[in-house]
Order: sequence, then C-alpha cells, then structure tokens
Amino acid sequence: MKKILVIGSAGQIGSELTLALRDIYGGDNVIAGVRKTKPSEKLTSTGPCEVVDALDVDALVSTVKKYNIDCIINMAAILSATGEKNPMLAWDVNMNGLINVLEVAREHNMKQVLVPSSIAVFGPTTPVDNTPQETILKPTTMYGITKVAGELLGDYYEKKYGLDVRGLRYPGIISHETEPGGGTTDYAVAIYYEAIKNKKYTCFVNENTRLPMMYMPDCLKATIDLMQADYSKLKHHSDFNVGAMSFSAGELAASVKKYIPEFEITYQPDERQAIADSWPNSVDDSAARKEWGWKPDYDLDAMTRDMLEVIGEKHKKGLI
Ligand code: AKB
Repeated sequence: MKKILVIGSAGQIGSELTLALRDIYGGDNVIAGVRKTKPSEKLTSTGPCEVVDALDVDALVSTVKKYNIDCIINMAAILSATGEKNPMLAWDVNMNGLINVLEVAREHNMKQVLVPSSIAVFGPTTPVDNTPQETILKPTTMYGITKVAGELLGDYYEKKYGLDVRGLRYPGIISHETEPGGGTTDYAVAIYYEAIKNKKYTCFVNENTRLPMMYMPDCLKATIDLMQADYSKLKHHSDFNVGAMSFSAGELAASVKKYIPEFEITYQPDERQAIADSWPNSVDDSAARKEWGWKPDYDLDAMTRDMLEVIGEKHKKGLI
C-alpha cells in the first residue's frame, strides 16, 4: 500500500490530484502538504494535512517519518511568469526544493517520486510543431532552466540510485477548482472566469499564440496513469511529453463565443508573450502512448462546455 505525500497540495494541480489520489488509495494514505496557503475544507476534511515546505528538510523528514511515506509528489514550483520576475526565487524553490525531495527520498528508500516537468523545457530553437520527445532543450526562462535540470536530476537519481523517479512535461493546464498563479498559460483559465463574470476578457498574449493545453481531468489521468505504469515498460522516466489539445488564443475565444455569443475579447500582449512565443505549438507524445498507454479524453469544445457549466454554477451561488 502506498503512503503518498503531495507537496504543493493547495496549488492548481496539487489540490485536485490529492483528492483524486485519496479516492484511489484512501484518505489516510495521501497526506496533503501545504506551505502557507490555507488549505481548503475539501483537503482538510478528506485526509491528513501537514505544513511542508520542500526547502525545510527537517519538517519534510519529520512528515515522512510520521506517516511512513513511501512516495513523494513534488507539485510545489514557481511558474514561468513569476520566475521571470524573481529568477532567484524560482531557482531556490524549483531546484533546492527538488534536490531536497530527491535526497530525502533516496535516504528513506521511497518506492517512487513524481517530479513534474513542463513544456517550458523547450525554447525558441526547438521545433515548434509536434515537438519530438528527444529534441533541443534550450529554454529562455529561469523556470524552463530549472525544469530541464529537474528532468536531468530525476533521471540521474533513477540511474545512479535506482530511485523510481517519474515526470511529465505538462502543457498549460486548465481547471475550475483552484486557479493557477504566475504561469504564462494562465490566460486559458482566466478567459472562462471573465467570460462568465463580465462577458469580456483582455488577453495578455496575441490572438495567434498557439500552445499545447490540457484539461484537468486529463492531467489527473496522465499523472496517475504514469504513477501506476509498469516500471519495466518505461524507457523514459522524468521527461514524458504529454499532449491533449493545441489551440490559439483566438480559437479559444471562438470556442467560448459559441456558448456565450456576447463574449468579447481584446488582446494586449505583455512580457508573457515572449515566453509563450518560445514554447511549442504542439508536442509528439508517442513515447507516453507507447510506454504507458497515454490517451487524452477532452478536446477544446468538450472542455469549454464543462468549464462554462461549472464556473457558471459557482457564479450563480456567489462563490466567485
Ligand atoms: C506556466 O505557464 O508557467 C505553466 C507551464 C506551462 O508549465 N502553466
């Protein structure tokens, strides 16, 4: 039986992943690790919650010992846009936090570590369409640099110490539970909230900006499927490309307009445009499909219908 610690449980992916894992492994077997953010009632009522900061090794070790943790998922990270405002913070949280997690995992003989990566590992010299699994990794953001180093570190611990480290290159993740913070792909979430609340949105990347994206149910499925994949079938470990959909900001707006015809979008690109321009349009995820059977369920329209319905309900109830 797995005893899982999710560091970054209050974040966009962590909050939903923790609950999904509790459904599978039981509430008591999945410990929500939160930093300063006040955990939601859903997190505190469905299983244990601890204050865990990957930069504080003593607190990390005491949580690992207290619950006999044998699997750590490190979802805590400074994302691309915030990372450009504060590169040293991004380095500290993303690199020192990660090496602490890997060392604690090695010293305590963990069965598995999950370390998320991102499409931010790619850069302006990477092929943009159907970006291959093995390709040029020369990112131009501090976030991307830490993600490339993170993938290499994960593979290093796997090879040198036999630690089962796994990771996915997440595209932009779209969800309606916890809003993302500090990422370049955040516009693809904000547009739905603004469409419901104000029927208009000012987008910080231009209309033609095309990026790989994924709806949260697919993100949870990809993460859990990779965690449960047969180790002997894996040729890759910390760096799987995972694709689901690819659309431009203009196509996203058109999809919203289908359901809210009066919705209006304007474009005012800011410094995040350059980050978006350095990332691929779409990725080739055939390694993930072959090695652990990855297959997404949602396309843009199915996601838009779902997002607008759930956010619309929240709005009616006065929750947003
Ligand atoms: C970001 O925009 O920084 C993240 C990512 C693609 O990793 N959402």
